Amino acid sequence: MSRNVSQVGESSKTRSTSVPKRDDDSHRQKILVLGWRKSGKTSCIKTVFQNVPAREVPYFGVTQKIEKINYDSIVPLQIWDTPSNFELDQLEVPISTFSTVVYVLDMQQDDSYHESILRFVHLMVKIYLLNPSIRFHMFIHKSEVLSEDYRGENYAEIQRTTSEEIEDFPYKSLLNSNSTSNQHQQQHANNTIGDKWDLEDQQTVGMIINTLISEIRYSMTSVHDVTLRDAWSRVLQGGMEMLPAVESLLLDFTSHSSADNSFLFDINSGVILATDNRHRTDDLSEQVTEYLSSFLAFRDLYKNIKKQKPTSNGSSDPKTEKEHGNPNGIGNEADPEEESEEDNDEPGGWWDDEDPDAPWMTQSTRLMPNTTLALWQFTPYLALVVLLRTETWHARRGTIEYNLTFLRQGVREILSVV
Ligand SMILES: Nc1nc2c(ncn2[C@@H]2O[C@H](COP(=O)(O)OP(=O)(O)OP(=O)(O)O)[C@@H](O)[C@H]2O)c(=O)[nH]1
Ligand SMILES: [Mg+2]
Repeated sequence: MSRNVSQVGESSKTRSTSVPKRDDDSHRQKILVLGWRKSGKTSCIKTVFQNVPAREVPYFGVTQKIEKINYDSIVPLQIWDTPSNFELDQLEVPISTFSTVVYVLDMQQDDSYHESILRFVHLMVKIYLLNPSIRFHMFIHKSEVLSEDYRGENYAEIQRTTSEEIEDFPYKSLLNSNSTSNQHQQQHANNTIGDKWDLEDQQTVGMIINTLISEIRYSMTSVHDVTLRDAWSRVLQGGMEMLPAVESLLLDFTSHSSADNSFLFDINSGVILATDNRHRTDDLSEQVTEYLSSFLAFRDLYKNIKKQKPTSNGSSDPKTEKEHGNPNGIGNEADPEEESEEDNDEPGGWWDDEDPDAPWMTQSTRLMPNTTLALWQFTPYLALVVLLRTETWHARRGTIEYNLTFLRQGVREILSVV
């Protein structure tokens, strides 16, 4: 499986099809990953965005300094992995340049998680006061270790304690400097907070408390199952301004195609970026995510297959294959509409780098007698997975693929203005 991720500073060759070409990282949404030592920060990032197998996580060394991981997706990301002794003054850029904080908390360590919660609340309050538009997610991690009952209990207790600590936080103390590794920056941050917020005012503090408590998104996660991808899905969706537009396109497509559900995936990470949000349950998302990762496991088998050249009459071999009915052609079906779309001369499209002859993946699987899952690749990054009744698939495949061209076009248009 190709790793469409590059460490900062690595050769740009690792990505042959990148989104906007810029020299700096200013177009990337920055996500700051924080947490107690050995809570699983690096594991949460690498297993999803660098496709490192979960069995390798015990061998990750201690993170000694901030590491930035670039990831190109619907929204280009830069994920900052931090050492456990991280302090805000170690950032070389203002906290206002970050869109999201992910705090990883090891749920199996009952003895240290109270300290970890305190640390989270301390960092969170400060970060919020410096950048009120930032989003906070807590990954309550390593959940597979605990029994189901104990897991639920811990999960609830961590949330309750976090809310209590936010309420009890000594907000006024932020107006006075306290000693850190960089006294000057600390003082500067405190001054800025003091300028922006009247922390002596009960009402202001009450508003801050309510906002913080209601804004944390909690997810139970483990590198050993799909919960981690689900949690990242919530993080990525939180940063997608175009989400409502993509969701409504998916909803239109799903209802016009008489399908049950549609999911737009980021292929390389296996993270769901958008769904039609009809009759969707977490179980369903998990099953579809599992399906995608199992299916993509076969991708390596096909990576060396040569591209098929167009024939003299202008049609491509894959199309011929399609006409002869090869619904399960994995990685060998090119879509003619895709090619004509690529030919348009719209200037500076983000897909300029895409190869118009790229053999987009397509696949369908009859999961149960009555249920079929179909997958189409949209771009190097995106795949659509549709869940529908098998009889609908057989009766309406033509219409569905016709509708798909509009969906594809719509999604591309939305993305091109981002
Ligand atoms: N059981 C279990 N163990 C995990 C999981 N994720 C990570 N670990 C283990 O937790 C330990 C720490 O993982 P890391 O990802 O290195 O944690 P970190 O927070 O980056 O650690 P530092 O960089 O040293 O602060 C490793 O031994 C992993 O095997 C998980 O989902 N379940
Ligand atoms: Mg680490």
